Amino acid sequence: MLANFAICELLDIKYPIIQGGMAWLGTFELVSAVSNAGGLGVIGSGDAPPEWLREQIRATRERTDHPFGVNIMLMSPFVKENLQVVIEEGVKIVTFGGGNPGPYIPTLKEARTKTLPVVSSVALARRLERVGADAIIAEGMESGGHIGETTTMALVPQVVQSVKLPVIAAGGIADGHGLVAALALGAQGVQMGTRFICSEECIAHPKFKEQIIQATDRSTVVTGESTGHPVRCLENRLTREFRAREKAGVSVEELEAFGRGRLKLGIIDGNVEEGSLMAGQIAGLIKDIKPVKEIIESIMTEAEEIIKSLYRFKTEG
Ligand code: TUI
Repeated sequence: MLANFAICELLDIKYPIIQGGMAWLGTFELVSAVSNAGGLGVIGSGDAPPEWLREQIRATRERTDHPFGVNIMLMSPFVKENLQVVIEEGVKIVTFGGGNPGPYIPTLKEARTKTLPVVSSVALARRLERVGADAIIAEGMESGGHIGETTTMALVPQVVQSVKLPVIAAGGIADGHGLVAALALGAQGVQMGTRFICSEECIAHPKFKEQIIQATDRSTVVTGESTGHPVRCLENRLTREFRAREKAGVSVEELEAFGRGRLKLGIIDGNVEEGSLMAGQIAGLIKDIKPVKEIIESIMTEAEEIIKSLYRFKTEG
């Protein structure tokens, strides 16, 4: 049995697997399932208002006694209000994405809430270690949604080398091979999003789940590079039209207006051509929809077998 992960001790969880705090999909159904299965479920507050977040926290608590977290998306108009809810409700773990959470970390520390920022660069990881983050999630550009520019393979060891904090690898991980690779790069655990979308508990529209299952290694594209907010999605009519507009030199304001409201349309309403289907490059590896517990346990079993099999490279003496 794999054991002794620093991140499991820090977060009081059984397995070193964190669920990405996905907007619209990190709801109590998925979050409580991940936490009950021994990982860390994370409510994805996205750009949802504080009342929604409070309801989700309470609904999660009704379904699990295990630790869970809240993701604060830093481009949301409700960052301050949502952090207030986190503190009022006594949530013990917060992950951050989409920006620099430095200014918010001291207040959370005072409230004894652990902070795990998602970073796509060494510079930000270093800065957040200095202001008191508890662990760093290093997310490569293989990920779905808003991304940086460095791959997981290159980013994770550089972050590991640059900070003393435990590092969690994210981006391009969906099975035991990915977990073992992350550990080999010096990470203490993994964060996964796309794999958990294809779980029975995730409320994503069945058509979106099916698109992930049908995906190949080349099914995702990055749009929005010209707006300064690159986003990885499954390619569809929306991404093609978005790219055509970018190529034609349409203004950032117009592009943002064109993209507004598209995420829910795609992943909840199931409009798989006109909606935004944020998913990572590992989508091509995912071939089934399973209960969360099976996803997590099969990753741990597979990782253990891989680690054992790697001993065949060991020489005598
Ligand atoms: O944030 C993510 N993934 C996301 S955010 C998102 S946006 C969204 N849109 C509509 C509704 C709801 C949500 C979709 N996916 N991942 C973490 C992440 N953070 N990746 C990259 C970064 C990042 C990028 C730039 C972090 C910091 C940063 O710069 C900060 C600085 O000032 O240095």
